[in-house]
Amino acid sequence: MKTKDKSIDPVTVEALEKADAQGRSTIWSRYQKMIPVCGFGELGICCTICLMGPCRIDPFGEGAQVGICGADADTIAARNLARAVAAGAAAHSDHARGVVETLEEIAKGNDSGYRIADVDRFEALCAELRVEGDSVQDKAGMLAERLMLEFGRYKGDFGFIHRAPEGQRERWALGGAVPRAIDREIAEVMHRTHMGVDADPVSIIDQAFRCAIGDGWGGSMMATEVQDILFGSPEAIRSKVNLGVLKEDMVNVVVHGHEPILSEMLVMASREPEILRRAEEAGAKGINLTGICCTANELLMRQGYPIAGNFLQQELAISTGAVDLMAVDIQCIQPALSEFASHYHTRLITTSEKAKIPGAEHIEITPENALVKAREVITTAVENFRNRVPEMVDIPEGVTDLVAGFTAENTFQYLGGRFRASYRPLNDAIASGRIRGVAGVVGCCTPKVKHDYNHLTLVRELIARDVLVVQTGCSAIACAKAGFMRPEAAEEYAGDGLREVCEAVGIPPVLHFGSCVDNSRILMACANMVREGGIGADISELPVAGCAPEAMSEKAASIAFYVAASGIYTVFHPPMRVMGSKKVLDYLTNGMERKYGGKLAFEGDPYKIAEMMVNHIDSKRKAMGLQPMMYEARRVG
Ligand code: BF8
Ligand code: SF4
Repeated sequence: MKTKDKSIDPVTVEALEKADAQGRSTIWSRYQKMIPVCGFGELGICCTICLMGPCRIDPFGEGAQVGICGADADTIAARNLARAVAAGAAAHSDHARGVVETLEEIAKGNDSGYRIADVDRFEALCAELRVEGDSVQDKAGMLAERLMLEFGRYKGDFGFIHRAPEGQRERWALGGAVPRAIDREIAEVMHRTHMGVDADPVSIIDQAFRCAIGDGWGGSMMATEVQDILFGSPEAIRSKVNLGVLKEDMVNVVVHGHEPILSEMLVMASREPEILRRAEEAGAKGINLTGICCTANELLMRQGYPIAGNFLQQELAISTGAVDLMAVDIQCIQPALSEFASHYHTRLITTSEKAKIPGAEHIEITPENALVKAREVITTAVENFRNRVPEMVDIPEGVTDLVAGFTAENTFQYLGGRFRASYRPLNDAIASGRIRGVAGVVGCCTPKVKHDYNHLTLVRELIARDVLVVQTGCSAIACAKAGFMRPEAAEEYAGDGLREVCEAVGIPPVLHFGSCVDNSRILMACANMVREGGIGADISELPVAGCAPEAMSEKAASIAFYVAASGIYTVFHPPMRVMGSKKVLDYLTNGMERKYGGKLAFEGDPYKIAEMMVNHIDSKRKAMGLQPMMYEARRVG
């Protein structure tokens, strides 16, 4: 395959061509070596759950139709998928636990460097969860304890579930899908899918839904809430994106992973006069902090720091020869980084007790020692600037402007203006046919799909048809690189109705809603739209849809599960590994709708996906008797 067919982002293509020419192993070259991928695995009908196996089902009906224990294709595919969902839910929720532990640190009164940045948000959450106390410190401790309960509570109502619209809660209650506690549902997926426990594919998948709801309306929502409390609620903020944000004359520190607990401390350390003096001494013009993946989104939306790239660009950042240090914490960090970095002067530092990589250095950051260790990390980067090899430095030029920092709370202040800060203007714009509906386009990138291509094509098609798009994760980074997150994009790409709304308030037609745990912000936006009224009495009645068109991680599976189980039609690609089981496939793409109000679809062609999402949105508009669209859709291209 030609390099230009691997990514639609010219900056990525340029960097990749250079890396290929130097004979580097990259995610694309390793993917090529893996082709053809194992067909049994791809179809979801390979089982390694017990030691009698591995077993595989013959998809052509000639060989074995059951494993050694008698499990058939349906049981095997359901179990494999449920475990993937549980792993994704565990990742998001364990991240939340770390954030709550940081809140606890404030309560202890230690000089950890952390503080409560958004007191209003803190007070509001305390009031919502009926946490009382004499001082902020007191309350922080009680709030942390209250939130920790959600991981293992054994009685009482679960977490933030009261935030979901009543109709959806009733569906969940009727179907036994209300999570009891975050950890419990994850453990129960593992238990049920152990050899010889649950063999009914629908029963297994339903437990995976319960587990995923515990992620979306539990772990992820908690991570978002507490991160906003600790580091500040985002506000619209301008910044830049793509590899060109790396600076030849500055110390480049790239943070990669997911937890702002690390990156926010690196921000603090990188601003300290003593460290800046040392950078100058080393011959640098300052310290340039940038990010990859979701930790980049966190830094961007709260601090305006630039983003170097998304998941597939992590090695390419190092290939510029200008990264003096890459600090990683958890999730989406390719183990290949250590081999890749060994060809450059880049120091690769792991910082989480949970994520160590052979060949990388480890500087462990905990809530207690964070600022001290962050200084050590930044100082290491500064010292390493002296080891730069000038002839190896080659930073591609491209950078794109963007506006980020939208949330379920602030977006509609922008839409309504300061004096009408409610969802009414959005709901009115939808009801009157200016805006067709809202689509969440989220998730990863993967070498199985031309990098960023599905994200860009789909989003361009949607906004041309007056669908307001909200984004998170690597998908948000993809569209930011393409310029969709500049306010001018409304004029360039949006349909007339959406353009009018965007231009009136000065927002882009594609809104950056944050990191992957911030998909909980999209759930809250939907809940608020229902509460405002007039366009659907339940999330499943709203003209909204979701899509992860270049999914890679188990977290994406958990997200798709809780989004669909919250009543939203959700398209996913590459398909979940259920194609070897008619029953599981049928339940996900059809049967589940009766129980949850939403369902999944698997499709890889972004034009078809756009069609499917728009048809869905239109069917909901029709069912609600909303006005016909004011303008014809804009022609793309
Ligand atoms: O949590 S979108 S590749 S970085 S998993 Fe990973 Fe996927 Fe990117 Fe953020 Ni989300
Ligand atoms: Fe084979 Fe059953 Fe064991 Fe899976 S659980 S490996 S199908 S014997």
